[in-house]
Amino acid sequence: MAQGFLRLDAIVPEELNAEAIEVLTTGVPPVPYGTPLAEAFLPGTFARRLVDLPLIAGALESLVGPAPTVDHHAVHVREPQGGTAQPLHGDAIIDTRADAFDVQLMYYPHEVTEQMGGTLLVPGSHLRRTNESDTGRYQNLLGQVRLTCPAGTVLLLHHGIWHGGRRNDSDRRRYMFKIRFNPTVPQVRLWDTADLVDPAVAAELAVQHPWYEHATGRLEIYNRVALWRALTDDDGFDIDYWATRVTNRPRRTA
Ligand SMILES: O=C(O)CCC(=O)C(=O)O
Repeated sequence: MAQGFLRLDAIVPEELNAEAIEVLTTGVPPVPYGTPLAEAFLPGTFARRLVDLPLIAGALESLVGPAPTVDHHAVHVREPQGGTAQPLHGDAIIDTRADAFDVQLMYYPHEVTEQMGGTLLVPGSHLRRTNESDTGRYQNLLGQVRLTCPAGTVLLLHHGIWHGGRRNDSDRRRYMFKIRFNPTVPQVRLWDTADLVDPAVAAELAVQHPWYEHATGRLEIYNRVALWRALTDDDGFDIDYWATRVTNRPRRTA
């Protein structure tokens, strides 16, 4: 919630990683926007075996629920000695939903070294609600993550996260397969909520990232509270009164 992404290192088995390079080079057949997952990737296909891996399937179900639709998918290739980096961006237009989110899966079938650039991610940027490459002028932000990872790593990201493919200065093509999932059920308590009242949860929701600067980061705490209220169906949840204050609609007349 506070980071905007979940990193699962080396969770895809080596056989699938080895197969991936050929599959991604050939291309994964496109699907119409909003195709149910079960129809988008037929049993036995590479993409289906990927999303059916228990850790991935479980994490997806916790985030978007059962039977999501595939918004779209794409193979992203950064060519060797590619020469340029992508500007920092969010993947779509400004998205004002405070009670729902899409999940983007990014899968790296081979090791990504520093020389290969990696994907730049800005932790805690997902709820700032910018429009596509509005953030393109930012070159480096405090606390940014430049993803280097072992083969078979998967990221699951909130759709709003600011990211960009860094320049590939190596002699190897860098592959990444991205799938965007839309939920089809309310995203309320879809995960194991046994520790919901643990103080560590509220502490995590109050985390400040270095690029916020302390005072402006309050907006992100508020944004998280708003989403957390929706995800837990608890309109009373708050941190430091931020949401209570701005949702107050006084009615007392005497
Ligand atoms: O190539 C990358 O590392 C990221 C590319 C990407 O996510 C995009 O083009 O939106």
